[in-house]
This record gives sequence, structure tokens and C-alpha cells, in this order.
Amino acid sequence: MAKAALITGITGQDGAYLSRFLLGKGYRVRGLLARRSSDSLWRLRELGIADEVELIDGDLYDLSSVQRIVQSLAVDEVYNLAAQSFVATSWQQPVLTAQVTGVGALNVLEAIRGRDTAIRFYQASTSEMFGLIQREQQDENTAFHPRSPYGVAKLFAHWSTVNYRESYAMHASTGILFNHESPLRGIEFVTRKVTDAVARIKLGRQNELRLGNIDAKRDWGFAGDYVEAMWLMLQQPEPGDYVIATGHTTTVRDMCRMAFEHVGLDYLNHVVIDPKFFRPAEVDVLLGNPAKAATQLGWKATTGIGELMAMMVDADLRRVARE
Ligand code: NAP
Ligand code: G4F
Repeated sequence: MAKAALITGITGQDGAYLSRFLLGKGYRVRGLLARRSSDSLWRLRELGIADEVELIDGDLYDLSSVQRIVQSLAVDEVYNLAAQSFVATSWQQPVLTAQVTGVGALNVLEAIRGRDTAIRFYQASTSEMFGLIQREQQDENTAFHPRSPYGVAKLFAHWSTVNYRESYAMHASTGILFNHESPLRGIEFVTRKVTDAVARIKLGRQNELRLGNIDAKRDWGFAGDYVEAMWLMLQQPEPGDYVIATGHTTTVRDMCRMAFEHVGLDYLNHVVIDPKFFRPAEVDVLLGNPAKAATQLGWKATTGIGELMAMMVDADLRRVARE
């Protein structure tokens, strides 16, 4: 019998790639869809799978809708990817972020507990929980010190998942994912902001790019690789927590340089530092140690930052040229 999965956050970057991955494995894929006035299905359309997934109206923060959906569906696996996921916005909307990104995960866990504790659960945890890093390279045993309302909310969701695993013997796992990007990345995140600007500058539609702290370092991988790790976690005999990362870190500055160089431009001629984009508290460096994922899941990142930037710039060149 084909397996069935429910994905919250199905319209987001990871939701779209995970849907495609699971459809490829023969899954029946359902997604919780928060109604928006603007088009939120563009990623599913870009991957050509909008008609292959079943979308059900609901909101992660609304326990009644989450319970109704989980009660009414027969699913084997639930992937909780929905969140207010933009770190900068979490200072503008800290309570909403806590409710959706934090309490939202608890709502899903509660709904599963009420329906069937045999349903396998994945929580989208994050390297942002390491924040003020306590070790040069972060792994599953590194202490957390979140630096944003988003990081704090994710930590609540993370520990709620661990707690439900320990309290109710649920197969509940967390993926502590480091930054992962793609042509489907939201335009507000720095990599896509850069690649979109590179395309516009190359095609003569804009001249400058305003950025904040370009000395911050991130461990950037390709989202298409990372969704496979989510699935692998739920196929293990036992649940667990896994760091998913490339094991390499790069400054925003170097990422930018690579993106501009891909089209023969020099970032120094276009990037302007704008204090508006600095954050009240910064995560200066993130560098993950994916050794456990390699050993236990057989997972490894396949795409380096240079290749990733080239892929994203090329996609944005095609998009901007079509406009
Ligand atoms: P994303 O593109 O921002 O997608 C977030 C998804 O959550 C969207 O589908 C969004 O729907 C949905 N959503 C937001 N508020 C909701 C609500 N109240 N009810 C239901 N759905 C809601 O994020 P992503 O990059 O795919 O990341 C997926 C998950 O992994 C997130 O939880 C993120 O925090 C976490 N994560 C991401 C990274 C990364 O580098 N990408 C790293 C670590 C962890 P709309 O499209 O309708 O707004
Ligand atoms: O691309 P970012 O906004 O990603 P950030 O804050 O690292 O968060 C992303 O990764 C987390 C995993 O570690 C996820 F949990 C989270 O949901 C999200 O997907 O910013 C990256 C870095 C930051 O240090 C930021 O200060 O880039 C710096 N930056 C410099 N100028 C900028 C800008 N970030 C943005 N978004 N825009 C700028 O103009």
C-alpha cells in the first residue's frame, strides 16, 4: 500500500521540494494550506506538481483546524514545516512568531497524540537555535543559545518534539537544518535577494544592492538535498535528532562575490551597506557537523555554495528576462 504524508508548510521552499520527493516515492501527499490573498502555489507550480498534491485549508496556529485535519486523514507521516521562518521579521512580530513557529508545532503534536501515536512526526528545527555558538562546529550535543524570537520559538518546538517522544513513545524526530537555499527560496532571504539583484543588475533593471551584515557566516546547502534527510529520519527504526549541514561555512560577502562573478560582475561596484538590514542581535557564524547524518542516515550534501549560487543566478536570469 502506498504511504500517505501530511505536510504543513507545503507551499514553502522545503514543502515544495519534499512534496516532489515524496510523490517520486509513490506517496499520497496532502498539505495544510493557510489561505492567503496572494498566490502561494507558485513553487508547487514551478515544480509541476500543483495538481498532484491535495491541499486542505487550515492554519497551524488554530488547534481546531489542525486537529480536524489530522483526525480526518489516514496518514503515516507528518512533516511540520510551517513557520514564520524569516528571522528579521521575528523582531517585528515576536508574539505571532511564538504562536505559529513555536505553539504551532505543539498543536500538531497534540493532534497526532489524539489521533494515533504511531504516526511518524518530523519537526523542522534549525541551526538558528545555536545562535551564540558554544562550539566552533555545532552538532547534536552542542548547547543552544538562540539570538532571535524565531530561534526561541523554534527551541520551544524542538523541545516539545523531544518531550512528546519521551512522554508518549512517539516516533518524533527533529532535523536541525542549517541554511539551505534554492531557486525556490523566498526573496527576503539573503541568497535569493542577492541572486535576484545580480540578475536585475546584469539585465540593466537595477544598479545597486543594499545589504546588512555581510561578515556573517553561514553553512549553506541546497534545499533539494535536505528534504531527503527529512524523509530518511522517518524511515529509521528509532526516532532521533540530526544535524543536517554541509560542514563548510562562507561569509555573506563571499557568497555575494561568487554570485556577481558568475555573470562577470564585481560585487564591490554594486553592494551598498545599509544599517536598516542589521539585526538587533546577530548570529555571527554557523558551521554544522553532519557526521551523525552521514553515519546513521547515509546522507551527505551534494551541492557546494559556488554551484548553488550559479544555479540560483541562472534561474533568476530566466525569471527576470521573462518579466
Ligand atoms: P518558507 O519557505 O518560509 O515556508 C514556510 C511555510 O509555512 C509556507 O508554506 C507558509 O505558507 C507556511 N505558514 C506560515 N505561517 C503559517 C500558518 N500560520 N499556518 C500554516 N502555514 C503557515 O520556509 P522553508 O525555507 O521552506 O523552511 C521550512 C521549515 O524549515 C520552516 O519551519 C523553517 O523555519 C525551517 N528551517 C528552514 C531553514 C532554511 O534554511 N530554509 C533552515 C532550518 C529550518 P505561506 O506560503 O502561505 O505563507
Ligand atoms: O538569509 P537570512 O535571512 O537567513 P538566516 O537569518 O540565517 O535564517 C535562515 O536560516 C535559518 C537556519 O540557520 C532558518 F532557520 C531560518 O528560517 C532562515 O531560513 O540571513 C543570513 C545572514 C544573516 O546573518 C543576516 O544578517 O545574512 C545576513 N544579511 C546581511 N544582509 C542579510 C542581509 N539577510 C537578509 N535576509 N537580508 C539582507 O539584506
